[in-house]
Amino acid sequence: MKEKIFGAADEKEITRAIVSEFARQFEEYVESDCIIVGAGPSGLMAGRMLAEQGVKTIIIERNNYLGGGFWIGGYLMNKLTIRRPGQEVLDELGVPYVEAGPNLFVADGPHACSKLIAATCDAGVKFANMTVFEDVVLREENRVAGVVINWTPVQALPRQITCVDPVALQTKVVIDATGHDASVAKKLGQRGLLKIAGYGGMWVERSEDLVVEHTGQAHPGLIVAGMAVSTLYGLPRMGPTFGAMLLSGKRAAKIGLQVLSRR
Ligand code: 48H
Repeated sequence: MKEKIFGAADEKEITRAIVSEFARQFEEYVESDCIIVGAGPSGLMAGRMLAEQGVKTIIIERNNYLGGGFWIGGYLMNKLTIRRPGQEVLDELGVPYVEAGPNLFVADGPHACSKLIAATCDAGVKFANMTVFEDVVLREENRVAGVVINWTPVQALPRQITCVDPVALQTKVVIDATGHDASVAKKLGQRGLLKIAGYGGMWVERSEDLVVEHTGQAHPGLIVAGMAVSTLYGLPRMGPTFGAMLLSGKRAAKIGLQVLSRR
């Protein structure tokens, strides 16, 4: 008889392996040090830096794919631009790029995005993809202490056929890296705990510095990173360039470590 290429493992074993490993990890991350909402460039960068420092971190992402807007550089063209000193992150990740000017660099979206995702996974970050952030867990003095989540398909279906309650994950610090939506900050806004200004018109040379400078704790237990910072504080948008997203993610991680060390 001809020798088989693959070892024996049938359907029931495959299903059991998926269910038990998913349940084991989900159970482990019901309690964590940091939950990041949004797997775009700022969220991935923050997660990578935190996990490298041994922080137990999970990223919640409503899409199946990770990377947010980092695959595409603007107008459906898959070239990413980065202004100095953002290219230092590309160097760290081993992403090739070309120089478009003394302070401007261009990389391939798929190459940069896949390397950032891989580096984040390698650092030890776990992901709950196809999972949508719905609400915050609040504790004394309205400190953010976790997130309320549901499956993306459940939320996408009409209410009358999906009356499915969400579940909650507890954590020590939440990072809102949901891009233009600023979904977590907006939830606090709905309760009168934050004022959401909405992002302003484009002005790249002002915007990128401001986004990095304003990255920080916006409310006890909540750090805001990336484009969500512009939405929260009414800063100008920067258009299709990503240096500020990467550096804002780094700063969010640094502030996250400070918040965690005080708890
Ligand atoms: C779960 C959610 C939810 C939710 C959103 O948009 P992103 O790439 O975010 P940033 O801030 O890391 O990068 C912004 C950049 O891509 C960009 O758009 C720029 C620079 N624009 C400038 C301009 O002028 O327009 O990623 C955010 C991620 C996405 O993957 C969303 O799917 C996810 O967050 N997300 N995940 N639950 N409620 N809301």
